[in-house]
Amino acid sequence: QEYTLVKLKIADPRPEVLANIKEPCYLVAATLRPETMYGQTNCYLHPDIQYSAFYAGEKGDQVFIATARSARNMSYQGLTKENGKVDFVKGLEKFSGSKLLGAALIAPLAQYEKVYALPMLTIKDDKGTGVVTSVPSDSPDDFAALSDLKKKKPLREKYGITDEMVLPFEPVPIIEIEGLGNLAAVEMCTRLKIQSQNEKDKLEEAKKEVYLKGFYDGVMLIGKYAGQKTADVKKVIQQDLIAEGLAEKYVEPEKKVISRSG
Ligand code: ZZB
Repeated sequence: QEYTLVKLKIADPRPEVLANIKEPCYLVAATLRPETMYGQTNCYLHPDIQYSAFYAGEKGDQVFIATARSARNMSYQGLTKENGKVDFVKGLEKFSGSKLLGAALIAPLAQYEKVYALPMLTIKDDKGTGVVTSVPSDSPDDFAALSDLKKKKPLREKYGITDEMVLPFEPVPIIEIEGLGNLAAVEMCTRLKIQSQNEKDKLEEAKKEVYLKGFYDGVMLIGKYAGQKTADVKKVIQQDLIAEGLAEKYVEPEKKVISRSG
């Protein structure tokens, strides 16, 4: 599985855990949909997953934040200075996602100048980087999690999220999909009456439908490639982002399937 690793820069003032780092710091999100980056409204971390901060780049002059498992994979893909070696920031080999919630971020191609790190409780720690960038217009999971935060003040309060970090952020129309309109994920969540991020089966169904229709035949409404099909711009947008130092390629090794029948 080849992902695009999108670099969301942590803006000042930095959260306390990262305050002493001199290098620029990035939350690195794994996505299969680089063409949707125009629609980012926030970034998700799991409050209880353990993340690592480690030096990245040929010169090791940047700091990436992701799960240790994905950092190890990155070290074999030329994303760290030394092949196969992960150089952790001192004291930050492991810390919980909750420490970064509420951080202000600069997200490549996003229409919002600043977005925030918010909690998502369905993030898996064994997939991608454990950092998920949020595109509620085209990802039902992202829309459901953002709606939960908007509807539930106690949920925001639990994680120290202020109203300003959530309420102003609306899904941005970025892709037109025949039959689903220009906010496909919102449309599918409405059709299936999805009430929360925990409605796993309905969300899976909504995601399938959005992927099926939007992955290839969606038409870009925004940016340099407006008017073109998503399938035709996916790769070029990835390349543009990489050329500008705003993204990398990241390959997830195949999971070993352990089968009892052998
Ligand atoms: C931005 C985006 C925009 C995404 C979209 C999807 C969609 P898949 O297909 O099941 O492999 N993701 C990445 N890592 C994780 C994780 N650790 N836990 C939970 N979700 C994760 O899913 C790949 C997508 O799942 C990735 O692509 C990422 O969200 C999320 F418009 O990035 B995506 C219809 C989906 N649309």
